Amino acid sequence: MQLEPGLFLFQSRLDAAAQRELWTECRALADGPAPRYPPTVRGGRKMSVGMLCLGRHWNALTYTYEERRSDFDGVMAPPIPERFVDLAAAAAADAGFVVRPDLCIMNYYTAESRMGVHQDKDERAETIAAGIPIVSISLGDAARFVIGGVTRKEPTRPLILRSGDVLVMGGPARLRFHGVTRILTGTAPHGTGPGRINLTFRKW
Ligand SMILES: O=C(O)CCC(=O)C(=O)O
Repeated sequence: MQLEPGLFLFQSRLDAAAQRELWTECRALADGPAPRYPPTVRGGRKMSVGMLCLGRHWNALTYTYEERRSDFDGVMAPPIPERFVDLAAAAAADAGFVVRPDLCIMNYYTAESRMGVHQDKDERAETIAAGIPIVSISLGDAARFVIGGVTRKEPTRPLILRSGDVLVMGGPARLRFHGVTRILTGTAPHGTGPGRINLTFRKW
């Protein structure tokens, strides 16, 4: 359902079996030849999430996308499984957007992980100007997600994102500030967790 212009939340879009299957696939990728790792951002701070980029790598030092993980181990970003792209494209379509994402950032959250409030603005200028959406799939433990306006000074509102929920931020919502303030431990459905995996699908 549309919460605000361009901002859609599809609760429980993935059923329990689909959540378990996706969780297992994500874990296999995160423990694979290009493992997840805690990125170090500009200024030297280590992020509290474990990250794995698929399709294209987000360099945490330059805030740009590249083929190889040059800020970490130089390994090529693994491709995004087509099935993952299909899930994201279908959710975007139900929100009225036509997009086939070409990259995905997978973040693994433990009980202590957080994501500071930020804008997703490192994609190509044309993509952002066209309002091509970010599609976010949540798995495992629920999270307290906050979303604000398109400027940092606007207030944020909390949304609880649960396993199987899909959030779409496009059009006028594409550049809204957002972050994760808390992980609700012990809420992961059977066969997912512990912890939370979030997949954000983007068009470069
Ligand atoms: O984990 C989430 O729900 C949000 C992730 C996020 O903000 C990002 O990957 O840019």
